[in-house]
Amino acid sequence: MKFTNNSKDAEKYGKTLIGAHFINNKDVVEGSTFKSINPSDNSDIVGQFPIAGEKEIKAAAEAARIAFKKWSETPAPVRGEIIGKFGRLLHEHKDELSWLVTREIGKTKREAMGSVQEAIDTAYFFQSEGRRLYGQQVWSEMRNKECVTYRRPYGVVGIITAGNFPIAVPSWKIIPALITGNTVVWKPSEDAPTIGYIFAKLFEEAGLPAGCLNIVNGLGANSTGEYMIKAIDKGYFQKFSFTGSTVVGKLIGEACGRMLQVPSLELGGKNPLCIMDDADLDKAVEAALFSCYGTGGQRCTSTGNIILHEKIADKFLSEFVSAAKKLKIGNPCLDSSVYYGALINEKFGTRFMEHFDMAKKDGAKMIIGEGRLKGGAFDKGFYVAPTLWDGVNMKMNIAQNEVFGPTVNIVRVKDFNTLLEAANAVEYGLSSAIFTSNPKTMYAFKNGIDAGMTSINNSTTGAEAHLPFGGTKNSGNGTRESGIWVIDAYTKWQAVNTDLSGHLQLAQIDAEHTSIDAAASKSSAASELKDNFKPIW
Ligand code: UN1
Repeated sequence: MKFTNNSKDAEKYGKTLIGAHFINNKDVVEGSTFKSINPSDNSDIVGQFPIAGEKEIKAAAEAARIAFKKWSETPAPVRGEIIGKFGRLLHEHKDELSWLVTREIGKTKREAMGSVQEAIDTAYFFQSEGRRLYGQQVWSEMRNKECVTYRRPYGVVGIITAGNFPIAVPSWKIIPALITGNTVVWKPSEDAPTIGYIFAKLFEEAGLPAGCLNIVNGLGANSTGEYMIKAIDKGYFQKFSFTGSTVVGKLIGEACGRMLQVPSLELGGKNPLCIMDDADLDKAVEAALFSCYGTGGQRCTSTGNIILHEKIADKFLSEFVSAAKKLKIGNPCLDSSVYYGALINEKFGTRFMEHFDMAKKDGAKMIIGEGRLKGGAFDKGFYVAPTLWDGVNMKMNIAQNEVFGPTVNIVRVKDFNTLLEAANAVEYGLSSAIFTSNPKTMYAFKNGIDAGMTSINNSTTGAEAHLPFGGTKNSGNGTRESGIWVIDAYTKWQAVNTDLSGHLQLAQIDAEHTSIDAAASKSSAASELKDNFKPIW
């Protein structure tokens, strides 16, 4: 790998990586470049990368297409061994990788460590899955005939990921795609190309053959991201997987629909955190703080609306606001005790600032929210204060629109039914949570909420590597990531029948050999039962 000296002011963070596209296990550098900047301190240049055009995408898809033949024929346990080795490399270098996550996208140390651990867990889970990937043996309707199902890989998978989970979410897609025998063309987020590049280099070191995982770098609109979507219509990919906005997800869904493909789409959320009057309030306050302000609210699973039972609303609010005011915001590279750092990029910053106008137009009442933080180290990035709006109802724009920053709305309700109604009154359905001590309320909530994930007495955030992750409504298209469920997203079923009878036995022909022995049908037990056991009670 190639490094250069950083700017003078930023030497303390480390060097700048001079990156490349990674096609067929070779670095490819061509054309104009972009820089990956540390969001917490804009003087730090983490990496410099080329921008891929249609030519590089074509070359990457071609490399993946050629590699597919050998890779898909490689026994799944052998593919699993490479994935296991990759997991061990992540584990050995967890500290450096976590540091890179903090430096490149501004996560706090404990969150960065957690997100690298998620990738490690995913690698270990799918190493073992290589020894399963079960098909089924199914009975035939006919004698001396065997029926078996096989999972088959699709071919080349196109992947676009977001910057907020630059190692965990790519691992959710790339690892299951590879274990099932597919090959990959991945466009990492322009906010995290350095992590993407190192991810691919570690896979190479783990023994992944050339062409199995290719990276094309660049920006989104009018750039590499857009060309990746155009490449769907050109037939470069047999499957597509995307994490990002609902708007872009729909464009990908349309393109895949034209090709009769089902993409994996993991999109936005406006997740409700509901608190009943019988909840453990201390725990609810702590969970709500992290759900709303952890990661600076830049998780698709972050809480958008806190729905409060009116009986405890004032008490909850006063405790929540006093805790929120104490949160430390700062540069996570220099202080590992900060609660969150700068927003990942300017775009999120602009959208965050715009939501103040939206909330004011809606008539919401701001309880806390200083907007952009200024002065000293704050001037080196886009730092914003935690924000809270009271007096919100579900018809307001701020109750409906995802902001992707540290802001949350308070919606007061009078009972469980109105709470559930408010929780369901959004176009999204990713995650959800309720705090209550009543098992009947827990039961009613998990049955009544329309969301892909539901926490009871826990945060709306926080996935596990072996549980299905994904949403309903505008949060996705029903596909799931993680655990055994994601395997369905990267494989298609093949049904195989083998006739060993020695003569032709056609299925769906009403022939004698499909029926049971005539002797069995001579029994009159059913009519004797009816005649002799007439109930008289
Ligand atoms: C995302 O924010 O795009 O469970 C997905 C969580 C995270 C979500 C990742 N792993 O909160």
